[in-house]
Amino acid sequence: MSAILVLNGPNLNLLGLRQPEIYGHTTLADVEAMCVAHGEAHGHHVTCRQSNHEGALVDAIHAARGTFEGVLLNAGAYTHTSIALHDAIAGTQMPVVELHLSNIHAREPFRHKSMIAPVVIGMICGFGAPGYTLALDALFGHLGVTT
Ligand code: CA2
Repeated sequence: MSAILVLNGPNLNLLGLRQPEIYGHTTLADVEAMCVAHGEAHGHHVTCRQSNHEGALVDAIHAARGTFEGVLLNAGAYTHTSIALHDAIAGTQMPVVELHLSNIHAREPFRHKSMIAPVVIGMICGFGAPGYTLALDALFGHLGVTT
């Protein structure tokens, strides 16, 4: 059994409550329940956290080392701005899969650049909430813990 951290960043607590035309009708609680259930179905323990604060996300990545084998990260808007998250991932060398609900490359130019892309295993975007299970499967595969 592997322990996986699903970490969601700023404003993702609003999922399903605002802008459903972009982010869908699924709430963050729904996404988290889906991730826990998907982990259980594959024999893994998934823990979910969300923060609107950059430093708290950095702390969560630091704390993940030694507790979790891998991290699924939707860093929200910090994806596009945060050298601190880039450095946290590089510094801890945690295996991280980057996830976005929307296709960031089909949106405004400022969303096309990801500061964390160079230090993650890979990135999944554009598939809405089901992308979280795709990303978990990618992480299980990377960790060699597929069932
Ligand atoms: O597509 C994604 O998952 C994003 O990471 C979502 C971020 C956005 O800044 C990234 O460019 C792409 C925004 C999350 C905000 O989520 C909301 C959900 C409902 C209502 C308002 C915001």
